[in-house]
Amino acid sequence: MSTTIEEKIRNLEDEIRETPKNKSTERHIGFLKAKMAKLRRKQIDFQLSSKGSTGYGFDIRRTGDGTVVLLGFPSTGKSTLISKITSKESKIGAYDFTTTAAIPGILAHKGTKVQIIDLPGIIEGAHIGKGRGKEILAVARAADMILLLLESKPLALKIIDTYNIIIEELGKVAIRPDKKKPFIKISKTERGGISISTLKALSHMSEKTFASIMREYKISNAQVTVRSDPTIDDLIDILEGNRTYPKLLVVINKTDLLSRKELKNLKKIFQDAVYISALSGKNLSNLKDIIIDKLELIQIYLKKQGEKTDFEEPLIITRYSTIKDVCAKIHRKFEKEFRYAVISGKSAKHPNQRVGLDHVIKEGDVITIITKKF
Ligand SMILES: Nc1nc2c(ncn2[C@@H]2O[C@H](COP(=O)(O)OP(=O)(O)O)[C@@H](O)[C@H]2O)c(=O)[nH]1
Ligand SMILES: [Mg+2]
Repeated sequence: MSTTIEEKIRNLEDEIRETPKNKSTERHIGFLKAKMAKLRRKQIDFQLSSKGSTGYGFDIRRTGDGTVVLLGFPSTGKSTLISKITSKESKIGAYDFTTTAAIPGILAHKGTKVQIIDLPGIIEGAHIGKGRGKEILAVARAADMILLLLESKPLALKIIDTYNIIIEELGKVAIRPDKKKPFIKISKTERGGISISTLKALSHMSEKTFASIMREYKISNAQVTVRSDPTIDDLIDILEGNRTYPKLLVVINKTDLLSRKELKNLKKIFQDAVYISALSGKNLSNLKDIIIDKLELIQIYLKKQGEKTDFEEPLIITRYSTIKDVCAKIHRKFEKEFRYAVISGKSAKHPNQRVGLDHVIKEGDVITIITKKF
């Protein structure tokens, strides 16, 4: 009798839930979690493409200084919102969510141009393809920031439940909203086993467990540098790769339908959310400011090999971006043909430091990308 991936995942989830969490079981839990991550990878079956392209179906090119993807259940007001804050109109309610595509618009505000992508509503089970969920989630992987648009008065589900469902769907396709990428650097070696150097003691697992999880990924010799205090899930995320770490902005729409008291109560639950009415325009200019601020855009400068730095036209990109993100922003071929980058500025140890795709850039850096010769 064959069990489906679905069932295998469910069984593993049960087993993980039922296993007591302590020192003597943590290795086993690590094993189960790694197994589950591998199954999830199989289950998704769509390309976990990098930020540069969305892959799978709705092929939207990232443009502008940053990309914000609108996610929410059907009819929460996504299309209304994008038509109010961007220069391109997205038809409102005129189409069915099973037949629509992703529609980009540009929000020009405070000297920056942010791409905002409108999508059909997401529903539970999206990660296994319900309601074109795979296409939607594939686009969400291209986001620097996910704008989660919730409706203040949902009929069937409580607002907190819709929030949880969407966050879970994102998690299942390897999107980690509002999380910083854990700093775990793995350099494979020829021999010598796994040696781990940490800034402070690991509190979520022993070094033994750490190493045993690495071996689940067929890495038995490596130098590992850890600068955070990763959980087992964090480590698996790094080993799996392909995770995206977009920012998350929760926006609650249709506040015009609420009484003062209802609004006050809602604000206690979602304290950091932005409360708007897309229809009446209430609080939209504040929302625009928040979108720009939260994206944390920085400027860097590109220098072509053998030429002068282009200080006239800085490249605008989100904070904590890597050289890989910079490549994706310039042109697809740069990542493919990448050899190394030469970098000067705040993120460099010394001027003209050679770095790889994982290097995290900082405001004002001057960067030269060296590609393979054609
Ligand atoms: N009362 C009220 N209705 C809104 C608001 N925003 C959108 N709507 C309505 O909600 C319905 C769905 O809007 P739409 O933008 O198509 O939602 P989408 O499916 O998320 O794109 C439409 O009838 C809109 O007019 C709002 O702020 N207040
Ligand atoms: Mg819509």
